[in-house]
Amino acid sequence: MSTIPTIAGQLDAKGLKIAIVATRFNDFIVDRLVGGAVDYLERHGLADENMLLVRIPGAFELPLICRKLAASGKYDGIVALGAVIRGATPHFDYVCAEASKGIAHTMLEFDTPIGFGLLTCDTIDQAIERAGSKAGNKGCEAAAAMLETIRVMEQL
Ligand code: INI
Repeated sequence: MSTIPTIAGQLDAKGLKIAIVATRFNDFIVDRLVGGAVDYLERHGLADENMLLVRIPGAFELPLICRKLAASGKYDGIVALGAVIRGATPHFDYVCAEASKGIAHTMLEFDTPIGFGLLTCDTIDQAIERAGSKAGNKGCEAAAAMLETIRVMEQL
């Protein structure tokens, strides 16, 4: 066993206030991500009354809404959920780039952990695989990463 002083996050969500932001676009996928995130947070001690679910149009709107929630100072963390699926035009690239950049900037601007649960897929099959089947549930993973980051931040 190493003797290196170590900080690690305990995965206890009790007492936290968490906002989940979820897109309506591709809701047949995103609803599965929301289910994964809520299930994870409930199983780690978060009461439903300490969660807020915000429904928004699409991934392009994620940064603005995450920023508004972070700026309110009311939430210990945010889970951003959505699914962008490549189409016939370059639209996909613009939406993915702005959503990911905006979310990353928001985290740094407000010191608020944001779980990045935005699927960026070439096909619908890839999205289905990541929304509770072959490749797990990325909503659950985003909630887990956010919780661990909150608990690490508290110790730094
Ligand atoms: N929004 C998504 O969340 N996923 C997509 O796959 C998508 N595609 O492919 O167009 C998408 N577009 C909408 C965009 O996020 C905005 O809501 C829209 O442009 C209005 O601002």
